[in-house]
Amino acid sequence: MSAEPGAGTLAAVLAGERRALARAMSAVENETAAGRALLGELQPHLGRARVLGVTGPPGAGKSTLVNALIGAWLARGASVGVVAVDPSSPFSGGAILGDRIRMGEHQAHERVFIRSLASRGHGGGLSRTAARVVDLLDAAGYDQIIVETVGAGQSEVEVAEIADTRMVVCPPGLGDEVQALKAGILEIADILVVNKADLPQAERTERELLAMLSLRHYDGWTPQVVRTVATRGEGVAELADLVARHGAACASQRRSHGGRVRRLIAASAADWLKRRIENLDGAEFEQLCTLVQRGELDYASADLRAAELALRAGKNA
Ligand SMILES: Nc1nc2c(ncn2[C@@H]2O[C@H](COP(=O)(O)OP(=O)(O)O)[C@@H](O)[C@H]2O)c(=O)[nH]1
Ligand SMILES: [Mg+2]
Repeated sequence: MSAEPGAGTLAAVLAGERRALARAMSAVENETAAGRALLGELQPHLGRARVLGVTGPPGAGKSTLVNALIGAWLARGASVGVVAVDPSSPFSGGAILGDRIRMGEHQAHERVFIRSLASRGHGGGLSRTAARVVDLLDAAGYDQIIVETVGAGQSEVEVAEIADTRMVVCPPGLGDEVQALKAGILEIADILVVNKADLPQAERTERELLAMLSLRHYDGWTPQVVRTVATRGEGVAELADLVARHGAACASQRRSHGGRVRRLIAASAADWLKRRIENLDGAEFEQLCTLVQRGELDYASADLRAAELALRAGKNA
């Protein structure tokens, strides 16, 4: 059998055929021409799924929580697709057998599809590949899609572009680390989960997070803090309710697929522009830098002029 999706693949994916879906995911991951063509054909069929991003430091219990959430959603009759972008995730099969059995509890369920992304070789970036795999799961009819990424640097910001609801999982007793998290992860959280609430420092961590949130002003949705014990399923039904509530509260702003397309185009255009500007080496750009350094031009005006230079360079390239 050919590894490439061919004619009939679109129909098979839309019908939710698992083998066709898995082959299509490989084609998309490998950025083949057939994969690209298929993604184009799918676009009019997207937008039903709700996408939840789950991020946080390694060991916080993300995969255990994802496993528990799958159970909660299955119990409510939903189908669930999972994209795991954490290379150390038990979903990616690197874990010992016992762990795999526990974490992959729902792997074989007919309403569950779990895909792990290899951490190497994504020309357009891992988040872009993840977004495309999300599109495939959406097209195949999965109601709820979860993207798990390890919270390391850029990845949690990237997942924000894909997800309708962003969940950050914090283990108890982070202390100073909470300060570090604040800058990146907390900025993008719709829901903060203090997992491992069976450990003594959970209450304190919850208080610290609440204190941090109280320092900010939020329009619309105010981030919520929830305590869970993922290993025992405690707090998980409440968490699933909260995800639904967030989805309903934000339905008008981020209508699933429309919002996703908007965020992904904005992010990839911003990447493109940034690369262009960084690679500008003409006298005009040097002059711009000098003007800013001398205090003769403010950043806002310089931004606009740099963007114009980059666009012109882009046209000539
Ligand atoms: N005590 C306790 N341990 C947990 C809880 N949730 C997960 N763990 C454990 O924490 C470890 C890391 O979990 P995992 O889900 O792989 O974390 P991830 O790296 O964030 O995906 C595993 O040994 C889990 O069994 C919890 O609520 N309480
Ligand atoms: Mg994990």
